[in-house]
Amino acid sequence: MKKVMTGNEAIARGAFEAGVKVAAAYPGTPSTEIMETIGKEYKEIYAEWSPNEKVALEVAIGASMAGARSMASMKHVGVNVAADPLMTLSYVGVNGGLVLVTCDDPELYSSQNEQDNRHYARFAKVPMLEPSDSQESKDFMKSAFEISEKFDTPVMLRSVTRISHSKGIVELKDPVVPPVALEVRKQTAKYTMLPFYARIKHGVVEERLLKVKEFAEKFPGNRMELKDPEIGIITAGISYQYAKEVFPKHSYLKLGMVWPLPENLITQFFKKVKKVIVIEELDPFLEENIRTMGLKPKGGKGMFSMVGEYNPLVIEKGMMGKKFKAPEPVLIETLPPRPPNLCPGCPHRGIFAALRKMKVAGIGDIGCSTLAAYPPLSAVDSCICMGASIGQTHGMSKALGDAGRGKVVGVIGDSTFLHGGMAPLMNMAYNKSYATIILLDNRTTGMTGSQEHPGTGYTLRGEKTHKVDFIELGKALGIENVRVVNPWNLEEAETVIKEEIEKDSPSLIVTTGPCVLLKREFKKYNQPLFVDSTKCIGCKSC
Ligand SMILES: Cc1ncc(C[n+]2csc(CCOP(=O)(O)OP(=O)(O)O)c2C)c(N)n1
Repeated sequence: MKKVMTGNEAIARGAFEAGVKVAAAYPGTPSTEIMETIGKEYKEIYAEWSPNEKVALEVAIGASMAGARSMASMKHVGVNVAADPLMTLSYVGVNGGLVLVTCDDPELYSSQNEQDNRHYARFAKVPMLEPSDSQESKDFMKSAFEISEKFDTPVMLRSVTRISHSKGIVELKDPVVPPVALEVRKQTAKYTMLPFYARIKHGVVEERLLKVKEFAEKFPGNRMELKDPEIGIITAGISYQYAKEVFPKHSYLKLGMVWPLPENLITQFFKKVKKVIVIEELDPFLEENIRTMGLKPKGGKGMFSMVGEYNPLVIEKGMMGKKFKAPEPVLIETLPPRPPNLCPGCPHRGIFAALRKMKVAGIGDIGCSTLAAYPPLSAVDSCICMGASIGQTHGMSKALGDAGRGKVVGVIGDSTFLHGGMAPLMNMAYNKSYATIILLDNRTTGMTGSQEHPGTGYTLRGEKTHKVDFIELGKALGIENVRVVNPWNLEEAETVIKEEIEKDSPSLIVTTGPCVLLKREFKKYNQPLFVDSTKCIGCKSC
């Protein structure tokens, strides 16, 4: 049977067909739909939203130790969070196959940076596969599990936004029965990375990489398509599609495994064509590694940018140089820009309206609340990574001393707080901060499309479960001043914030307004809401 699927749906299908038993993820665009699809479609797989990517990968490691095929999926920056277990996972290897899916975001459609996660494969010394369409997304998942078990290594599969969110035809197959038995094994030397064992493992990892490199020479995902002998293009992933679209007559070496690289195959390709050009989005990863083989491509990053997403036109322009003639635009008038904005009625708005009025610096975090940086609210002045707001606010208050009192506030969403905010909040109590943190509890992971987390009381599959009590949690972490406010009550919000930011000891203010898009919370309305034009003064705060 064939079905039209997005890359993410195909990755989920690949996990199912590979016989995956345990899958864990933390949401993040463009990766989120992988676990959402597994949750909805493949009930045979145990699937969870973990509180962060590090935990998700560790869950997968535990399942693999027990012999299960397991996976963790995340956005590119999620791998930074999971990097600690990843680096040592490379040493211990697997029992059941383990695949880490990273979805990168060239053009930063929904991310705080544009990092190229192919470097992680080289850094962690693990194989990485990179599909070019939905069919390959599914097929490469299955290959990844086979490679993982064959070479006793975790395998990374890299997608990008354009692969994850584009649709293509996928041929469906039945799931396989994985070869590794499920059991508790006592494997101290394999899994206990005391220096004594880890030292030995480092050598094993280096040898393993050489073996995978040999395998890469014959991996069917690495293939030559020989046509015009004048120009040969080495490419991978989505760049292959763009290049093929504009230059179908050139010769290609399409790499499905982007680490380790098949040196012999690449050398052969150089012999078969006169001029080799490397086309790859973001960093010159392939190009630099090919140059270290002593080979000299005629073009690469000299012709194409390191910044942003490519498309067929970008490729054509880079290849043609001065000869490039831009096509006539189809639309003469450009569409008005529509930057993302906080929703009308968003509970965060009340808090930011108060902060704007009070003119305090808002040390923001990742999530919908970051959008309050834009006018008219203009109440967020910083955003680095998940959980950073709390440490930053504490650090600022320590640097400023008394001069900063009443002038700085940290703001963080509920999902982000549970992801990376607990340790820095505990630190504030421990190291005697005076800073105030506002926990914007809208009962969901809003920014990524409303996923559950340990503070919502529901699991990925919608079962009721334990719900974190933020007030008790704040107190348990050592914060004595814990206050609760209704963010739609502007007066109350302002009064409480004013009181707390003047205190000598750290404060946590928890808001009670659920996300307006959260159907569960707003069932009772179940009808469109309208602005009462007789009362609206056009302040745009809504
Ligand atoms: C390390 C990392 N993982 C995932 C994401 C994707 N992401 C952006 S915001 C966000 C969470 C937002 O939820 P919450 O903190 O509850 O705030 P809300 O958007 O609901 O206001 C996530 C998961 C990210 N940016 N970085």
